[in-house]
Amino acid sequence: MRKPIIGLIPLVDVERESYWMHPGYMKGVEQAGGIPVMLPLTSDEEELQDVSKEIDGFLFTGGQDISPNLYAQDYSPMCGKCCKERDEMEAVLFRMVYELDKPVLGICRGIQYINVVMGGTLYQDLPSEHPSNIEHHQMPPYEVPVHSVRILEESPLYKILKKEKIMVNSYHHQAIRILAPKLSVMAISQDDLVEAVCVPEKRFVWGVQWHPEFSYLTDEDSRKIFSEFIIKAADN
Ligand SMILES: [Mn+2]
Repeated sequence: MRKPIIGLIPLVDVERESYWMHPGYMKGVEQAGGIPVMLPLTSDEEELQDVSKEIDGFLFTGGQDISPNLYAQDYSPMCGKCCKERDEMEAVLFRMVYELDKPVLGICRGIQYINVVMGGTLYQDLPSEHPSNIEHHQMPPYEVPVHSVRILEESPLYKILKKEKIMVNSYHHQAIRILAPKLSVMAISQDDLVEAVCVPEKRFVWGVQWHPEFSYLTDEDSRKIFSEFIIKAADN
């Protein structure tokens, strides 16, 4: 049996007019037994239909802030730069893979995107809209954990980690504000931000607000998240 192939949403560097990939997303998938491939940046329905059928799992990567227009709000002056191409591509792709019940792991922007596309909203700028003493925008090195999250005991995340609390890294400008109706919370920060979610009615649609792709080498919990994703992708 071949290893599951995981499609990664490309990172987009507008200034350099380039697509790129953080090695941690690819190495994190590889060390867990998957084969990572970077997807084409397109919102062409036919192309993404083929992609969604042929690929076993989808990693919704980190990146730019998400356009508040997607949740029917105007841009706050503090909202960061957005990426129209990714916003459009992910909407089309997510609906297709959701329908097919293919495994999805959303990381950082990924968890936020899943929440938005399923009907939730975001804090456009955490420091001004949700002030707290907890560090959510750490300095490098990014694998260093900076805040704790409480894991809900009935969640599938608890089932694989078997811990009520873990330490995580944190590098995000936005966060979930109103949770989408079909999402379940799996982890919460000390200042009450939703830091991990899942869709209970799907085999594996998970999002985490922290960055296992930075910490998989040093942190077993990060590796377990990648592993669960790849196990589910292998089971197609
Ligand atoms: Mn955080």
